[in-house]
This record gives sequence, C-alpha cells and structure tokens, in this order.
Amino acid sequence: MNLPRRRLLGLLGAVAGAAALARPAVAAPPSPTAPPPDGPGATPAEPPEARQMQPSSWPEAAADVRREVRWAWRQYVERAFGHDQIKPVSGGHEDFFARGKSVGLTIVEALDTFWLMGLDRELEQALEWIERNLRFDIDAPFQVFETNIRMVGGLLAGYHCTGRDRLLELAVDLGDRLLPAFTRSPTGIPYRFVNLTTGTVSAPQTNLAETGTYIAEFGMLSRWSGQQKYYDAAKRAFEVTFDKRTPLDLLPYEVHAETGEWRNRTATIGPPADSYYEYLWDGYVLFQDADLKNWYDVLTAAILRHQSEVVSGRLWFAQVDAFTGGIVDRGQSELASFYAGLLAESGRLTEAKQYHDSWNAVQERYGVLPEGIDYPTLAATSRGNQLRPEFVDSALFLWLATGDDVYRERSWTHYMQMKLTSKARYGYTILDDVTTTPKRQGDSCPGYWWSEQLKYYWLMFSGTSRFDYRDHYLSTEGNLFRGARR
Ligand code: DMJ
Repeated sequence: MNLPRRRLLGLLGAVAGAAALARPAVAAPPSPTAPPPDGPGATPAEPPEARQMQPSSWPEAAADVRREVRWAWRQYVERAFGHDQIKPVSGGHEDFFARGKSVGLTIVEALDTFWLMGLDRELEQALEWIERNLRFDIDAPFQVFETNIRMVGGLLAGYHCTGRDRLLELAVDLGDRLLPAFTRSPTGIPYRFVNLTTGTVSAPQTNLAETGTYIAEFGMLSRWSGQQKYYDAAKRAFEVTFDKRTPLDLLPYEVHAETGEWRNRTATIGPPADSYYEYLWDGYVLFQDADLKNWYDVLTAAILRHQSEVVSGRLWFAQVDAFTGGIVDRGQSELASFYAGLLAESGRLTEAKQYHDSWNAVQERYGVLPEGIDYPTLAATSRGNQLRPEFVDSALFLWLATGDDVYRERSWTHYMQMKLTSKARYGYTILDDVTTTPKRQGDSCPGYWWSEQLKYYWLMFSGTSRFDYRDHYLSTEGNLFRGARR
C-alpha cells in the first residue's frame, strides 16, 4: 500500500514519539518548582529565577501549558468575551477583520485546542457563544485569506472535534460568502477582500499566500458539504499561478488577480508566499490529488536548487530573482521557519533538520525570535515578535518525523521564554522589541496564539489520547481537520 508521505512519517513519528513520551525528560533538574495552583487565585507573574529551562517531566510540562490556557481564557472571558482579541496589557479588546465587527475570532480559534486539552467547560462556553451569536451577514470587506484560515478553518476543526452540526453550517455559510472572491475574478486568482453581505470584491493586487492558501479548508468544505465548487475554486487558483512559473520553475510572490500577470520578480519562501507551498503539499496529503504533489515537487526542487544557501554552516533560503536565480536579499522572516516543518513532512529530512538548527541558533541568541533577521550575521532587522508559532510548528513536525527529543526541548525553551517575556496582567502579548532587557511588550494577543503554539506544545508534551499521532492533519493555522479521537 502506498501511504501518503505525511501519513508514513506520522506512523514512524508515532512509534518514536510514544517511546519518547515514556522516557523521563533528558537532563531534568532534581527538584522542579511546583506549578502554581490551577484556580482563580493563580497569579499572572512568576519571578524569572523560578523558571527552569528543562521540565521535570513531559506530563508536568503539558499540565503547565494547560493551566496557562485556562488562566488566559478566564482573562479573555472576563474582559473581552465576544471580541476578536483581548489586549493583554491594558485589558481592552480589539477587532481583527473590520472595525466594530468582531466575530469572536479568539473563541473560534480556541475550539479544537480546548477539545484536545480536555478543557470541556471552556469548550462549552465557546460553543454556546458561537451558537447564540455568530452570524456572517456583515456589511464590510473581509480579508479572504485570513477569514479562511482562521474562521472557516476554526469552525471546521471545531466540527471535526465535536461533531456539532452548527459549526459546519457556519463554515459553509462563510465559505459561500468568500466564494465571489474567486468566481468574480477573470483569472480565478482570488481578490484579497470581499464584502460578506454584498459579495463586492476589492484589492486585485495580491500575492502567493493569498492566492494559494485555501485548498485545505475549501477541500474539507467540499468533502463535508458534498459540493465540489469550493475545491475547484481553490485548485484553479493554484493552477493558474503554477502555469506561469518562470523557466527556473520559480514563482515571483506578487500577482494581479484580474490579469494574472506577475507584479514583481522576487521569489521567497517567506511571506507573502509561504503557505502557498504548504498548501500544495497539504492538498495532496488530504485529498491525494497527484497534480498538487507534482506542482509541489517541481517548485520545491527549484527552491532547494536556486534559493538555498549555507552560510557559516547554517542553511537559509535567500530571496532570488525568479527569472535569473540571482540573490536579491539575504533577509529571513521569522515566518519562514515554518518551512523546516514542511520539508520534514514532505520527506526532506536532512534539509528540514538543518534549517531548524539555523533557527535554533537565533532562538539561542535572542531567547525569542525577532520578526526578521539578516541571516549572514543573525542581526535583528525587525525587532518585534508577534507571538509567533512557526518555530514550534516546525518542531512538532520534526519531532513527529524523527522522535528526537531535541525538538521537544527546543519547544520547551520556546514556551518558557514566552512565559517569561510575553505574559502580561491579562494574558499573553506580542513583543515590540526582543533585543532589549527586559524585552518590551506590545498590547495584543493574536487569534492564532489560541490555535497554534499552545496546541503544538500540548501535542508534544502531553501524548493525549484525543489525538491520533499516526494519522492527522493540521492546517496552516494549526486547525485539526483529521486525527481527532472522539
Ligand atoms: C498564522 O496566521 C498562520 O500560520 C499563517 O499561515 C501565517 N502565520 C500566522 C502566524 O504567524
């Protein structure tokens, strides 16, 4: 039997992972600090010296993560319930998609995380809010890409975990409201914005990520609703752009939805291209569509050939001219660190490990990854950190593929650094500067924090029986579409 690669890697990883979970943590300190009580009195701040960079055991590490989630959720419910995001420093709240039009983004993003953690009371609270309040007849332009990966994806993952029909109904309704972005485009490349009530589309100048990050959610909509139109729209957007690849088999990252013309010459694996490549692979894994695998393989071979560069023994991916292959920039966005996980999932383990090692050197230097670096020097070119999950996203897939505890240890460090630097009075917040001492906090908790790193830590540390470590699918936003064990 020919197993898709991700599934095969999942199987291997599960064996190794199960063995690893049974072992005590490596180099554990003799007496761990007792975790704070998991009750209303739990405090938001711990002195840095009380923190340890190794857990005494993985179950204890998992319990710590779960406690932090409950604490942060209580803050959100008390101060910002129903709003898209809490502001963890001031205790205020903010909208994400459109001013004055919150859609409970945090609630939707948290659904499958709560389910996987067995936070059943919190899950019920979230479901009740959604069933009572969430409607998408909103007369405002919504960004198609973000609405898809966060809202459609969150609802689908919630449906997969709980079986609640209302979640699927809402996801289908939202998918229908997003579709005009594709069907009103002369090329099939989606516009960036669509008004959810009128279907009016806008912003045809777009990019690869916003062109090709739909097939996972739209494909599941097709599978679970029985309507092919979603899958076909997502696939067509891929095909149009793939067919316009340069003679080097590279893709520039800016494209025009109405003409299909490239609007720049630069190829990157980082934003705003990143998840285009991820979803080619993911579409193949989820739907066994051989076209998608072929397109992924062609583009990945070209990326490895023309964009990879080893500097001081570390692997990086340059921005190059897609027509000549010439290097145009040696900057690296933190978001590009997801690529180590994608390489691991698609069987390119040597490069995957090397690339994660490169990013680990950045974590070791700064504690928290800056948004951007110059890779020859590791200097921070963009000093904030938007509470990013990509480094642990990759660590999870490398751990699943290899069973090597080094990826859990890197993730534990990531988690502890986050607790140390991002924990604020009312939740976890972005950092405005990771190069200062102490690191300077901003005042925002992105929705993906609830859907991504908390879940990745939990899956690595807990060995939960609610997750199928052999056969699963997590979207670019960490949403679980396959692998919930109910
Ligand atoms: C998430 O919304 C998704 O992972 C997306 O693909 C890009 N990155 C952000 C988090 O950094």
